[in-house]
Amino acid sequence: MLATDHNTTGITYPHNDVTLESPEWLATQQTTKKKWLLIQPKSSTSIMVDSGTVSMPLNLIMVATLAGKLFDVTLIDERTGDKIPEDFSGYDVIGITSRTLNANKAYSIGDNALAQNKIVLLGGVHPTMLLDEATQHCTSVIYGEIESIWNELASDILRGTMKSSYRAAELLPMTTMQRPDFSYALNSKNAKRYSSRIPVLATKGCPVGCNFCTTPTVYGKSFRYRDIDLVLDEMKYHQERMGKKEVTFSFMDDNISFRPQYFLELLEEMTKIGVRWNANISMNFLHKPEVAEIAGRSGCDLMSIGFESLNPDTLKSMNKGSNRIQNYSSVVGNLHNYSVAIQAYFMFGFDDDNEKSFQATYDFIMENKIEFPVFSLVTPFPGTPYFEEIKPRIRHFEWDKYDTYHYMFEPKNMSGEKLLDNFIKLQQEVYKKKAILKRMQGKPLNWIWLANYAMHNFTKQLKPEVFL
Ligand code: B12
Ligand code: SF4
Repeated sequence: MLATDHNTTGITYPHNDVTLESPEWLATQQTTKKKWLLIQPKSSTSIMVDSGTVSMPLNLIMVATLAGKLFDVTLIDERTGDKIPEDFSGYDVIGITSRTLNANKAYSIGDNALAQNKIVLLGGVHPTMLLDEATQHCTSVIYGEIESIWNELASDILRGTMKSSYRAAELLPMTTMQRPDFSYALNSKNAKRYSSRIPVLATKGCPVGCNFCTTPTVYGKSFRYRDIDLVLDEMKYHQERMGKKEVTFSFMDDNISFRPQYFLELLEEMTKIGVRWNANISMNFLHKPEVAEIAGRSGCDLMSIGFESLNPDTLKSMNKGSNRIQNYSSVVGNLHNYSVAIQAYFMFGFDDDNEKSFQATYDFIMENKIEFPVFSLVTPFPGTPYFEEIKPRIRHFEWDKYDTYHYMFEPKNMSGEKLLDNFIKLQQEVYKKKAILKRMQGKPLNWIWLANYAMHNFTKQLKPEVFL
């Protein structure tokens, strides 16, 4: 096992003792437990997101796990069909999570709860990025993860002395992360709408520094990871709970392979327990066949890789140093050799993109038989360097449309019309029945085939207006 050097920034260890003024002590001074309602809102512009089955909200599960030690916590998820109450009289604290695409919804819930004199907490990437905007709709904004500010936040809630925002001076090492208590999601009445893939977290952060990504802004250059034993214990717990070995996990990590030694050790240990898994990954060392071999052997059935672009100028402009176009085919070939399917992300609409970029992407996908290509339009998310760069040219600031499926600005080398026409054509070509058969020939009959046919039906209906 690796030594427990978990934090490339500084380390402050928390004190969990029940000392005077600690949240644990303050909680004992209360006559009744305060009641929390945690809310996962559904986005209102869901072209493809938030539909079908959705993954269990690990973010709020983590919040509930911590808060549940001192408070009565209820978690509701609007994506699964849970209704968000209008009347919050049964609760003291309303906690809402928000990304940009559901920020308006989160804000209106926050406004309603504030009007009822509740303590309103807003967390998640959008409030973190736009503190000033978010503070208008809540009592307090939580910047980044809850774990690193928990003692201060919990004490203030118990004392009734809230600050407008909570931001950690230093990030705590992930060894202090508690095992998520999934009962908050699994016991909900609409739990059947959750995907059977169980979210799990081994690492946090990604120092690659792509200019369009929020992670480097929130977590800087830090890359933290949990003890491998803790990750495995969590997996074994789910195996026991479900009474079978072959449980499928979905890593929620920003970039699980950033530190190769940790990643390979984790996979080696996972080979011993017989789970299945998938993850988001950057391709920094996926061109090495031994990495693909251990990924396959440890049960990886799908790797989600941000290829982003086949245009070297575009890659350079986004600062994605981990991507080398000359390695793309070997990355795919290696993974295929070990029966790992690929969900490949591609983005369009950058200034260096031109009409040839679409053809090059089509050729790459077809030649390399990529199982599950996903296309999006580049979206400058608030708080990123890219947002600041493109801001004067952004067509609108309607957060509902910041879902990577809307046209945000006119690129330099193409009109908006050409961009959308080519964007649609590429998707329709790649998801034609003939193209699906060519890409998927010989692959096991599983959900990826179904996803392809769903995409076939979906892409047939695409029109430029959908993206406006
Ligand atoms: C895994 C992941 C996914 C997964 C799972 C998503 C899910 N259902 O949770 C999948 C692949 C499905 C996915 C889909 C999408 N994703 Co995504 N995803 C991530 C990723 C890498 C990790 C999220 C995660 O679960 N982290 C682990 C949890 C434990 O940490 P956390 O979310 O940060 O939560 C902590 C804190 O934020 C805080 N907190 C959060 N909420 C609250 C609430 C309260 C009250 C409190 C007190 C604290 C608190 O405490 C939590 C515990 O520590 C993030 C990057 C990131 N680091 O945020 C991108 C990210 C969230 N995704 C992003 C995008 C764009 C998308 C898609 C639109 C992509 C697409 N084209 O389909 C969709 C949208 C889906 C949706 N409906 O929201 C963007 C969002 C940018 C933005 N400003 O909104 C991110 C930030 C990546 C980026 N490009 O910068 N995603
Ligand atoms: S490699 Fe992925 S997680 Fe890391 S900065 Fe780039 S987009 Fe963000």
